[in-house]
Amino acid sequence: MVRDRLLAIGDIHGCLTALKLLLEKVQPTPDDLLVILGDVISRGPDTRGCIELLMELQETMPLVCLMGNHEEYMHDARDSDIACGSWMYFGGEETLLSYDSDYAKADIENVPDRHWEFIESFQDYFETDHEIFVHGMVDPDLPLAEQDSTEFRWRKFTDVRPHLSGKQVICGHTSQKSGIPVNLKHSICIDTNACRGGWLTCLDVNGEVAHQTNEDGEYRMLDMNSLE
Ligand SMILES: [Mn+2]
Repeated sequence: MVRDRLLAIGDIHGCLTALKLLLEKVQPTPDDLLVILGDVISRGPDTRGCIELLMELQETMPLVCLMGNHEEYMHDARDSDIACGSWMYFGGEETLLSYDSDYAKADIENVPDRHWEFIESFQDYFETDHEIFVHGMVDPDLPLAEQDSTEFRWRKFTDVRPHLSGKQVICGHTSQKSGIPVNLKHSICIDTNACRGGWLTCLDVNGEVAHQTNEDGEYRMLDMNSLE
């Protein structure tokens, strides 16, 4: 299959304004492939809206969603009161308020089954011939199939070395307070802190540009080669 663009969007964290604007600017088509790097939920104002929008988008184009540590929290909270209690401190509260803005009625039971099905379909990682997409990071010295899957959601973008496969690793999770992606060539981090006054990033992998939007409705484009 000949694909137009290979696109990746970093940690959305409920930032629906930024996500909508980003999709307007990038205009993904059925000939592109879009990878969502996880942490779609929590912290920002509209998790429910972001999930709805991605579910709609998946009907129209190839969309791969990866599991972030926040989706893992939410998943665990469904089956355990203790996990749900701690999730409230880590973004669960904002997530549930997006399903019912009445604080007294906020309850994990308000999340509809089709949203659970969508979130539970998120993958640990996604590979192409030349790239590995993952939420957190990978152990550079182990093949993906031999790694503990918690690494994919929790490992930070620190002391980064090339993966032994030789593939480029594209990830989110480690928020860049600068609002600018980190481009080490062999590895790229595009969590640019959308939910805390930063930017939401869509990387055009082969075009080597990053499209960015924020919750204030601003847009800019960065040349990835200028970020070395
Ligand atoms: Mn994360």
